Amino acid sequence: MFDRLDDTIVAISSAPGASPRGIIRLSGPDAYALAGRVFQSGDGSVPAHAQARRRLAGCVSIDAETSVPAEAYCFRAPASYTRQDLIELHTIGAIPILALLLEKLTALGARPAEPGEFTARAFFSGAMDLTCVEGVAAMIASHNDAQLRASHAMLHGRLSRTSSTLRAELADVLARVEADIDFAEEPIDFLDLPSVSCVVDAAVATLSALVDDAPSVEQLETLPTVMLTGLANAGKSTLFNRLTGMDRVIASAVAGTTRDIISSPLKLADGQVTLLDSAGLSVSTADTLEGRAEQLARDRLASAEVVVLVADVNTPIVDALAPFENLPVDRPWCVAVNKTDTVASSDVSRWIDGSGIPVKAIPVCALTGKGMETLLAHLNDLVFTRADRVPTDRLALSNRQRQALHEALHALSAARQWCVHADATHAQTELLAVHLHEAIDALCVLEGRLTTDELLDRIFSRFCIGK
Ligand SMILES: Nc1nc2c(ncn2[C@@H]2O[C@H](COP(=O)(O)OP(=O)(O)O)[C@@H](O)[C@H]2O)c(=O)[nH]1
Ligand SMILES: [Mg+2]
Repeated sequence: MFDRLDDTIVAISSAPGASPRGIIRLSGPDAYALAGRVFQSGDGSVPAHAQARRRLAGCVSIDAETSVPAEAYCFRAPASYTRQDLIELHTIGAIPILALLLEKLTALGARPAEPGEFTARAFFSGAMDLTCVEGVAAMIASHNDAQLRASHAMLHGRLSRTSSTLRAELADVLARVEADIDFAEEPIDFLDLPSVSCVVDAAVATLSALVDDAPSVEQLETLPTVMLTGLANAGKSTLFNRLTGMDRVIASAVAGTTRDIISSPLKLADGQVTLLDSAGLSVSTADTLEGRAEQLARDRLASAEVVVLVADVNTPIVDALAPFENLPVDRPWCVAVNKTDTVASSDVSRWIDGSGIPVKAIPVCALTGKGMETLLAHLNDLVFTRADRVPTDRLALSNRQRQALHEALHALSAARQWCVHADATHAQTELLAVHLHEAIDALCVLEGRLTTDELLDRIFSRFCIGK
């Protein structure tokens, strides 16, 4: 992958689809010359003469007659994302304009960039290490604030700083250990065991705290789930379709119409969730097709993060609650009081007041969409303001990073054991050197100083074109 790092690449780097601003990015030795062929600045200055970190206002020409307003953002090597000459042309985010510009620049000699190739250039030029690359990938994939903050911390090198500081300290100890081995015959004693123990202990403590505290990036990237549940015919599927704006689920007056678990992404104010619809629950679960659908729904209910009990306002609350031996008290939940179009509003109030449930009950009408805004706002509060969900500013770790940290910890624990049991014969000192080498190598893998093509493939495959 990424065979060439020294040619000039180009890509549309704004998000797909129409938007007020679209971005074409060029990186490489001919970036300025090529940009100058399509961009004219208002004051007659040419990108090739622009100094670092300049913004030129002007236009880009689409064809002989047409030009549209544009700005050129100029970054000179090495003070750029890729450490190469890099220029971004910002113009109207219309797909045909961006596609034409891309075509023109490619015809002039720029190579269309592969997914993640700009970030790969940043990595191979040493501008960022592998943990920061993973931070960029996580940021692109983030769906909500918690993920964004976790990826931000990673992108800005919190993990790499910790790792490289530890690596430097361990390398220093290793140098002394190796001197002790090399000059075993000399009277000088290079190895001060208490100070070695001290560095190793501190490294073990730092790494253990990291591994124990950090939430998983992969887990953060899975969307929180909100599940609709309740008696058959309460209007779950109608509500699902209404909330997601789709006609995914067959809603019908025949009880038991929904048998599988249906899911769809749902956008709330502070991020996305997965909304789930399932079979209705009843008091007894027989071993029938309906019974199995119900069991599936119960199993899924156990792991949903937020639960919405959909209740028909014509059904007494005791009946609506009857199928639940254990209401999801361990999780946030609320009640959507549905079919409010079929009764007077005083009856809705009476239903809610008389229900005695300890959570919020929101009157809705899935058929007409009444009450949806209140329900959506409350779901947002339930999902995104949970203290245990938002990992404040804690660092999140990818599985790969966690594995590298575990390997470093394993080697350091062995080094620590060596220190405890050392009788300081030189043969054993070599063993200590091996453990320290292993720990340093694991940290090198973490930072991407030691990589394989397969590992890079895996990481860069998460990127899209233009990043
Ligand atoms: N009048 C009225 N009928 C509704 C409302 N929501 C759902 N229904 C009807 O109730 C029946 C059962 O709905 P459905 O969504 O399939 O219920 P589910 O079994 O809980 O998924 C259907 O005939 C729907 O049209 C509502 O707000 N008002
Ligand atoms: Mg249904």
